[in-house]
Amino acid sequence: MKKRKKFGAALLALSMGLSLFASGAYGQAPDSKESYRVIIKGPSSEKEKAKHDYGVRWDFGAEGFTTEVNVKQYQALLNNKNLDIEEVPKVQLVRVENTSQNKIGTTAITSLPNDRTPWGIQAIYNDPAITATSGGAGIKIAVLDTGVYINHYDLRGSGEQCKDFTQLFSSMVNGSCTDRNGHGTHVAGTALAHGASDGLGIYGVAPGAKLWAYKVLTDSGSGYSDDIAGAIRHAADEAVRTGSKVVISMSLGSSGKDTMIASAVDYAYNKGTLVVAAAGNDGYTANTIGYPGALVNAVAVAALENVQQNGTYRVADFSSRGNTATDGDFIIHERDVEISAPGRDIQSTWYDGNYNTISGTSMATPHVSGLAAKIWSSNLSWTNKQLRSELQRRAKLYDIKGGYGSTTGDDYASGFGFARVK
Ligand SMILES: [Ca+2]
Ligand SMILES: [Ca+2]
Ligand SMILES: [Ca+2]
Repeated sequence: MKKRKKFGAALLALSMGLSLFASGAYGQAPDSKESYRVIIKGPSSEKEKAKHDYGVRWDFGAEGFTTEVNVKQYQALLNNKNLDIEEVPKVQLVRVENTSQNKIGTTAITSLPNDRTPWGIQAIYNDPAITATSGGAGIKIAVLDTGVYINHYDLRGSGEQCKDFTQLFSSMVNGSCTDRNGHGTHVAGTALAHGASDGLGIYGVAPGAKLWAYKVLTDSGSGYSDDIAGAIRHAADEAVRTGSKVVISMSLGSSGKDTMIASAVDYAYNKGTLVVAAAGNDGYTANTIGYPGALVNAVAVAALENVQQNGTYRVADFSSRGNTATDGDFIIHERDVEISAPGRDIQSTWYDGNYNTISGTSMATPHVSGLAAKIWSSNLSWTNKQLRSELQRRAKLYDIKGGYGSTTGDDYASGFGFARVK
C-alpha cells in the first residue's frame, strides 16, 4: 500500500502565503478600484467603437460586452451619452463560515478521511453500510468554482478539462485551474471522488464521472458574473462540441438576479446540459434563495443536516428558503427550492491534498450533481429534462418534513424532498 505524504500546518501556511503572491502574479484584479469590470450596452456602431478602444472580455451580443478599464477610461465611458455602462457584479461561493451565529461544527483538516463514505454518501445511497460508491461513467460534471486540485489522490485521473476564467488578461486560460481556496476541490470531491488507488481515500457520489474544473472564483471566493456567464456558455458549447452529457454544478450565488448569468443558464439548459446550483446560506427566513439557483432552469439545492426531525432529515437553519407563494404545487417557479441533499458537516477532498469538513448549500449541490451524473450514466438516451424529472420523482419518494418551513409535500425549505440513489 502506498504511503501518503502528510501535509502539516507549516505547508498549509506556506501555500496561503503563496496564494497572495500568486494572485498578483497571475494578474487578478485587486479589490482597490484601480480598475473596473464593466458591461457596455448601446447601439452597435457605438459599441464597435468602444470595443476597439477598450477591448472585449466577453461579448454577449445584444446584451452587451464586458471589459476591464482603468479609472480614467471608466470616467470617459460614464461621460459617453451614447453608451450604457454598468459595473459587473460579483458572485460568492456559498460555504457557511463557522461563526458564533452559525455553530456548524469545527473545520478539521486531516490527512486521511475519518470515513471513506461520509454521512452524506451513506444518506444519498440510502445505505449505512456502504463501503464504496459507483457510477457516472460517460458523464461530465463541470464544477464552476475556485478551481480544483486535480492531482488529489482521490481525484487523480478524473480531471478532463481544467480552465481558468478569472485571469485579467485572458477570459479563458486552458490547462490552468489551481485551487488556492479549497472550496472547489471540496465540491468536486463530493461529486466524484473515487477513493484513490491506494484504497485510503474518500468517495463522492459518482466516481466514474469526469471532471471539468472551471475556475470562475478567485482565491478569496468571489468572481465576476460575466466570467461565470462565459464559463456556463463555454460548458454548454463544449457539451455540444464533444457530444457529451454535462452537469453544470455551481456552489455559488448572490441575492440579485444577474442578466448575463440568467441568459447563460437558459442557453446551457437549451443546449441539453443540466444546471444545478446552491440555494444559498441566508436561511431560515422565507424568500432568501439566491441566484442562479432561483432561476427556473437551474435546480436549486437546499442543505440537510444529519439530524432527524419529524421522522426525516432536517433542513439546516442556514439553508436559504424559497418563495412561500409558489411552494406546495410540485411545479418549479422562479425562487423555488427544488431538491434537498446533505450539506452540513460534510467531509471531502481539500486543495492541499488533505480532507476538510465544512458546511453550506455549496456542499449539498455536488451531492445532487453527482446523483444526476450517476442516473444519467445509466440512462444515456435521456434529455436533461427527463433527467430533471427523474430527480424530482426521486425527491418526492423521500419527503423532508424537518426544519423551519418544512412540511408534508413540496415546501419552500426543502422543495420536493431528498433525491437518492435508491
Ligand atoms: Ca431554480
Ligand atoms: Ca412551486
Ligand atoms: Ca416536504
